[in-house]
Amino acid sequence: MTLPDRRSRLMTEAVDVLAANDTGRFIKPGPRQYPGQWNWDAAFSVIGLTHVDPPRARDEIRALLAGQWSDGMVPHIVFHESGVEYFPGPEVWGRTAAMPAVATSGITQPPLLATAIARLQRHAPDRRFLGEVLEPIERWHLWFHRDRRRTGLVTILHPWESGMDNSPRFDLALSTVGPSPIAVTRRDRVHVAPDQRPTDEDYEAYLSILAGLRSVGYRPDPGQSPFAVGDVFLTAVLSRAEADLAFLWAAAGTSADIAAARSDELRRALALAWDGARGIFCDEGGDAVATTGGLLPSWADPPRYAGHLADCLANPSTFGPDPSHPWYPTSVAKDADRFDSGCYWRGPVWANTSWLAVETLFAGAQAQAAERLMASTLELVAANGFWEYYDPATGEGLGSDRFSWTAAVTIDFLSRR
Ligand code: 2M8
Repeated sequence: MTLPDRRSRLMTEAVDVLAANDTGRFIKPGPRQYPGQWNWDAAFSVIGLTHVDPPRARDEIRALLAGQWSDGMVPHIVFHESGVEYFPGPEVWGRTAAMPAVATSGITQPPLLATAIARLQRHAPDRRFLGEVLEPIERWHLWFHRDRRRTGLVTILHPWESGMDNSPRFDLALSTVGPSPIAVTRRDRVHVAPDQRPTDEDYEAYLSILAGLRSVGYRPDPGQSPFAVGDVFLTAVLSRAEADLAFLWAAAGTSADIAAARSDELRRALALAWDGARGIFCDEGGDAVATTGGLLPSWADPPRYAGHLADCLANPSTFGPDPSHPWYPTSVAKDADRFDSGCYWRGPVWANTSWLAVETLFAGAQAQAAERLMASTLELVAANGFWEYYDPATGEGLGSDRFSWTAAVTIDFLSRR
């Protein structure tokens, strides 16, 4: 098969994955493992759909925003359907006065949505749609600043808010969490092998934190949360999203200065969290282990950090490829003692973080490194299928198969040339 044929087949397959995970109302992250609408997964779906079906991308955004709370938070899961096979489901999260009619979780996730909408707007402008969504996005961003900026960085109150759930960044903070009053059911291991998922101890802590937050309507006073980490990665996603929101407000004909100023403020907070000696951004209250969570805040300021990112992605002992781990970037540096090539956010390669790295590299004038990573990611997917994450040693697909954000990233990469 010629290269153009291979690329066109991969494109068709990627579009099919998104279509198969489309319930009509929202797109599931994967066919079985995640039966709700997840927040940053939806943003990635939009990034892919932008190239193939902008109206469907707009509906995906509307569906996510239907879950917005009255205080502005857009939750990490919107449970559009009842009776879902997922733990913790709506009955565990419970209801609060701020929750909309549709059931949702009580926490949030990396706010990539404005960035996805900015890409959609550049590709398929629609001012009327901006009139629908900009105000809700503004309210979400303001909620982060009001409720979660206890210090310069954005504080997360649950590892699930980071999007990188069992990353070793959170090991120490989790170790002090007490037992869970909620009985834990491991539905996540029905379709995925246990060694590819978080441990029982992790889940005990996740549910214990959930119970603590639930008991105060998910709005604890500062200092009262069972878990609180100033998250450099989420802060960077918000900083970039604020800049993208500023672009969107300007496209809608409104002054964009305030969102742009908020973006700068977050960038300054990130500069203070930069540890030049280690070459990573350090969370407040997290473990200083080298992970993509500590590397990818370069996303907030590519001109300043993309050169360093390119160096790390070429370093065979940390995040770059080596003869025994040809696929990269690993989610944890290979020379870190907690690196595990098969376990979730503790070592495997993820297409969504590769997308963030590629974008950062292009924006920071590191085109060669960006092209290399894009080609490697496409090769990994073409050879193994659209998995949730991949073993960097073998390329074996792990977690959920037919995964939406892997398909969406593939569509975006293939649409570039
Ligand atoms: C994973 O997280 C969920 C909890 O939110 C889970 O393990 O059940 C994470 O990879 C997260 O980043 C992602 O958004 C979610 C759905 O793909 O799955």
